[in-house]
Amino acid sequence: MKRVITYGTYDVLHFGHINLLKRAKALGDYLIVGISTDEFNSVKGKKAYYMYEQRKSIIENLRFVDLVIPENSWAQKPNDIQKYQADIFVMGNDWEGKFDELEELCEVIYLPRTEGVSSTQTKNYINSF
Ligand code: C2G
Repeated sequence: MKRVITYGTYDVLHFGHINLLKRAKALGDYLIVGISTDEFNSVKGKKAYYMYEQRKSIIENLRFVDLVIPENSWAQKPNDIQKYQADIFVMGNDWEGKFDELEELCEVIYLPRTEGVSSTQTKNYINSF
């Protein structure tokens, strides 16, 4: 049983998110997704359209997601990796190199982002009507 973990805000779900999560799951057998809480989003300088509980409900209902946990801080990743026995940590490559210290605990893989789509772009398009 190979366990994969990844983190994100996952606001206004789009196919870039789906592509990331599907490829992450394909690297193992069990996918854990840490969803940024609303409070942590403030730390990240982000304001999500959907509140944490809504974003959690959307992601945990994806067929290939096995567990959703709250992401409350930058610092929780090592503890999560040990607690959930993650073998692989995955992020999109906009984070390339930012989490290499986790290589002491598990494999770290940065996957190419899906170009041409973002939550911000989607929100702006909807607001343009
Ligand atoms: N992503 C992607 N392609 C896009 C947009 C996003 O592959 N067009 C990936 C990002 O690289 C990330 C994941 O989808 O791995 C979630 O993206 P966000 O919700 O924007 O997450 P972010 O705000 O980057 O938070 O501790 C890590 C942070 O919580 C990551």
